Amino acid sequence: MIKNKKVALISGVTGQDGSLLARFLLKKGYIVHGIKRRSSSFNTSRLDDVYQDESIKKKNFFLHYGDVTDSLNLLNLVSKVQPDEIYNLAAQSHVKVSFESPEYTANTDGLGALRFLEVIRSLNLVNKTKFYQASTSEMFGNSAAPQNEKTALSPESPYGTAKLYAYWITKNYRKAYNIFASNGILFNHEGPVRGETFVTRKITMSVARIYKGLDHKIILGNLNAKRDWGDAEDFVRGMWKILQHKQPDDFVLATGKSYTVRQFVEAAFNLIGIKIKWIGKGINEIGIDPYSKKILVKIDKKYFRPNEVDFLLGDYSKAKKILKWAPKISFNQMVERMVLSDIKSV
Ligand code: NAP
Ligand code: G4F
Repeated sequence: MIKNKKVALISGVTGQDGSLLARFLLKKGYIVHGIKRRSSSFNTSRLDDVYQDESIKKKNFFLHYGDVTDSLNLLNLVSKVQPDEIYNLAAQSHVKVSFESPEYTANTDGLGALRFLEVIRSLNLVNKTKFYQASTSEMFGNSAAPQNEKTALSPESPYGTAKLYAYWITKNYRKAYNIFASNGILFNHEGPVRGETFVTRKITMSVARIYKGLDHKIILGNLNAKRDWGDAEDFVRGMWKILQHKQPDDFVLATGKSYTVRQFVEAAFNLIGIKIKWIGKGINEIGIDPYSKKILVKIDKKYFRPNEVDFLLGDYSKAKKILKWAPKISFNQMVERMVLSDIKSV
């Protein structure tokens, strides 16, 4: 007997996590529907190879235009697709940008989750459709590390505050309407398809360009912020595990190790044989190549944020115990994967 395939709907499918999750679910035998925004330029580069694979495209992978700020669009899509699982990954996900576009960020990142939950409720899909909300370690703000599911939430940005609303509305709907709605509280996760304006990818792309002689230096902001950086492929596996658990719940996914932006820079340059030496302080600090004496890193205050989250370090013991989830890819392996991929592509 042929088993019915599970159907997943992913918002934010064109992003880093959405594209990796789509691949992961297709490998697991799902039928995957993704929501992509209309854009004046192509925005499916992370998925083009999957989409152009005729054997997959015809049967298992479908893209639909849509936007999580558009309730009717979500209602129509969910009604048509009848998903077993919805992964709400769509977001204006850049923390610094959220200070410049706070209302749009609130609408997308906060109310987007509410719109999906209301659609599940109003279409009577409560017993069919599970809901995953992409919550974030940004919600912890500067609460003491290590942070876990019991740590106080105290966001420092419009992004973190919008995500806090989505986190709570997911919990509210779980309790009030018995919807299988879970939060993954994910610490930073990166990889070769990470957006180019996040600090890790910005660094690995610049290192690759410097290595190839196409650039001279990187200009960064706060070098002292600490992040718990994992590899995105480990984290999408965790998202799926959260929805396969027998009951809805909230889980931190992290690596349990934290590094400064400065250490990320050092690790990336190390891979091209440069041991960065730091000279000076604050805004005047520079990173040089001790052999050539060339300045490779400079600071510009335009990359600082009105509020900063100084120290994120996740305690993922709940996910480890209950979901049997643990990251497999180390910090150094992840940096290497990113630098090598960028060297190849530049
Ligand atoms: P990303 O690369 O920035 O992708 C965001 C996705 O959301 C893109 O597909 C984007 O479309 C889409 N999007 C933005 N606004 C939308 C709207 N109004 N309607 C529909 N789609 C919209 O982010 P990511 O790193 O993959 O992260 C995925 C999710 O996890 C996000 O919700 C993020 O906030 C959250 N998160 C990420 C991390 C992390 O470290 N990566 C950690 C914790 C939580 P375009 O391609 O057209 O821009
Ligand atoms: O790479 P970032 O922009 O990531 P941030 O702010 O930690 O947010 C990411 O992780 C969150 C999970 O904790 C996600 F929810 C969110 O969607 C996003 O994926 O910045 C990391 C750190 C910050 O402290 C920032 O101030 O790097 C510092 N930084 C220093 N120079 C810089 C730069 N950040 C960016 N983007 N660009 C710089 O030039």
